[in-house]
Amino acid sequence: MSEYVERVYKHVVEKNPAQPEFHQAVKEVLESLTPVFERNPGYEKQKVLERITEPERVIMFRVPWVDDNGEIQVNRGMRVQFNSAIGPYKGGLRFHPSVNLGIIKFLGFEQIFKNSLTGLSMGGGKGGSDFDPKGKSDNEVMRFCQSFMTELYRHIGGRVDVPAGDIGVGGREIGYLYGQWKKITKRFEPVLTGKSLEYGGSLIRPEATGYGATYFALEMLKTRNEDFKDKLVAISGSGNVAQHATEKVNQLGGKVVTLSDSSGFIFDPDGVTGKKYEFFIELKQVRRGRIKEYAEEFGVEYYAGERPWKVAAEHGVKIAMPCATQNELNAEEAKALVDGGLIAISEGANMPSTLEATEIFLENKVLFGPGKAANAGGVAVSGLEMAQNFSFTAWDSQTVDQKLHQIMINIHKAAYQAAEEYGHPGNYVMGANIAGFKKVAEAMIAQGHW
Ligand code: NDP
Ligand code: 2IT
Repeated sequence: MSEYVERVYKHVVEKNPAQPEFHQAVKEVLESLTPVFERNPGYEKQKVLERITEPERVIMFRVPWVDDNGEIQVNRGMRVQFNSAIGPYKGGLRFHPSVNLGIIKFLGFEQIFKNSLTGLSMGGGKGGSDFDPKGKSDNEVMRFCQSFMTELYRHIGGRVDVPAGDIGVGGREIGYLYGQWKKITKRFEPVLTGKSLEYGGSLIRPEATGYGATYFALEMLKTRNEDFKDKLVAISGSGNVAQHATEKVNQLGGKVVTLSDSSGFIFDPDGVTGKKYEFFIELKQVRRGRIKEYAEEFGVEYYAGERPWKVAAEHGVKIAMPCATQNELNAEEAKALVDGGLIAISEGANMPSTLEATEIFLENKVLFGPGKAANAGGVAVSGLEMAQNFSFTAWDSQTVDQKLHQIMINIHKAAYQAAEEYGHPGNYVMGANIAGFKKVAEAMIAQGHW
């Protein structure tokens, strides 16, 4: 770290106590940017780092709602409007009991650079609540969403701030949120993305993050004349991102041998394909069941309370795609995967690898696609959803998928080239951070001191 970068990082830690995930995200980005500051001393004078690590605005609010027993429940809602230098704030909403300000800030900070990498005009934001949709009835989820939006509506808009899904927020939640927004404002505009097709959603948006992370992995593999064919792939999670990553890996000839949820993971040596894939999708999308049932149905191994990486490593998995949550892959697991012969990791989740794990992958020349590049396909197609809404049109799925694929190719190229240009060839962490940062920094400087 240069003196400037170190000073800003220290200041961020002191100023934002008890936000370890935010510190972690800032540290990774700032370390990567050291060579940029050496070449462009003007950025320091403009206090770009001091400004970019401070959200433009944080909104926090009470979300009271009534459960099915008639009891009043109170949750906390928040939206971090981090940076609007290159477009309206854009980023998902997370509903999970672990949500706190530090987590939403780490996600919002990552989103600034991710959105920049897509090449579309989107600033960075993130929001959510400590509400847990798991085990709640549809009516409870609806009442919560209505209450959440009754406060949030005044802060968002199609050209202001456009939330979308994330953990615990899918098509059902977006529908209830959108219904309340429209009831209050009586407007049609892309104030949310990830909508259903009937009221302005885009084809391929549900698939976009998982497909995109797989396209990104393929681009990395191509640099070593490799592909997915007949390779074992370990995926974690079993939600939106994991489901569509599994689908795309299957299409490209890979074999997905693990899937997980917060209770444990399954190991299927023959791959989650055909009827087994259909069962998995029905289990998670329709019945909202647990991954354990997959093991019971097909007689494969289930490991309660564990994460998939060590068992994946023992079986010589070549590609890992963590698609569940932050810090779900630690140094010990990274070491095991490297020793087992891993060649690539594409992060479908946000910051799933700890800083120590990332270091191990980079030192061992594993192709490492960091979340802000590898999972940018989701927000990219959100941007395409907004474009379709603003022009009152709908593109067919082939058109959207082609655009998504091209965006992922472009992101890979931008990260690859920035890494080379700054003297760290093959380091996609540095490449993605540098390429994402430069556009935002230039936009901030051009717009004066704000
Ligand atoms: P979902 O809610 O659809 O699925 C989340 C999955 O991860 C579930 O299987 C869940 O298990 C598991 N999970 C969540 N929290 C934990 C935890 N603390 N420990 C273990 N497992 C956990 O979310 P998504 O698939 O949309 O999101 C997954 C990741 O991808 C997140 O990091 C998100 O930020 C990121 N992402 C999502 C995008 C999108 O478009 N949806 C875009 C870019 C990134 P369980 O059901 O037991 O909770
Ligand atoms: O982390 C992410 O990029 C998302 N959850 C998707 C955000 C979006 O606006 O589609």
